[in-house]
Amino acid sequence: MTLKLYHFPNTRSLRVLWALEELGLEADIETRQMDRAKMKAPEYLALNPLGKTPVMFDGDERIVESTAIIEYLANKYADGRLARRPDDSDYGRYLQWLHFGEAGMGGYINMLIAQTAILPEEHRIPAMKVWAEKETKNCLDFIEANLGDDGYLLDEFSLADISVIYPLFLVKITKNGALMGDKTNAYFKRATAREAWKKACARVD
Ligand SMILES: N[C@@H](CCC(=O)N[C@@H](CS)C(=O)NCC(=O)O)C(=O)O
Repeated sequence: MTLKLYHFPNTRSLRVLWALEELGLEADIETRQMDRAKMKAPEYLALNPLGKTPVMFDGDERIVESTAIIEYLANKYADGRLARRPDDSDYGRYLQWLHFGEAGMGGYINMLIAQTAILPEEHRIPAMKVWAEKETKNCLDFIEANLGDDGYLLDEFSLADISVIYPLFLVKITKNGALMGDKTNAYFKRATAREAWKKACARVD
């Protein structure tokens, strides 16, 4: 196994780093600072033609899409730990949350971040901000309604949490945390108290 991850702090490569830590897998981690211009330059495009993060290599095999990468790691190198199999009773919910964190929620979160943090004020569109907040809140309410007073999305911590916690992290760091319900806030605190999350976040250079 020769895993190489290009990690950009605070971006979706955090999901991959977190999964590597949780699963106890070794990888060569090259940390770079987020710089959109450099990510669209030939040197980085040769690594990831999308000019996005994350990208991971397993030998000659290149994989993009953070939630696909974490499932690949668990199933290929960790005997399916933190994943679920078709005959598990929570397999459907596992897949739902694993995909919801990115496919269901990622686009709205990106829009919210663009309209509240990334775009210069003069490029923001008030109607888009309202729409992004409304759709993000809809996603957050769905999470809130499915959480108990303790524990995780499934009976035990899983890749589904690694997927869903990342957009919650974005909601928090862009100061949109008021959109999150009490159970979701407690869930976020619980998950980010894990040693593996802390180690992944500490990797900044
Ligand atoms: N669905 C992709 C999204 C990748 C993505 O959009 N990454 C962001 C950072 S979190 C990025 O690279 N942005 C740079 C850009 O769009 O220029 C995944 O989950 O890997």
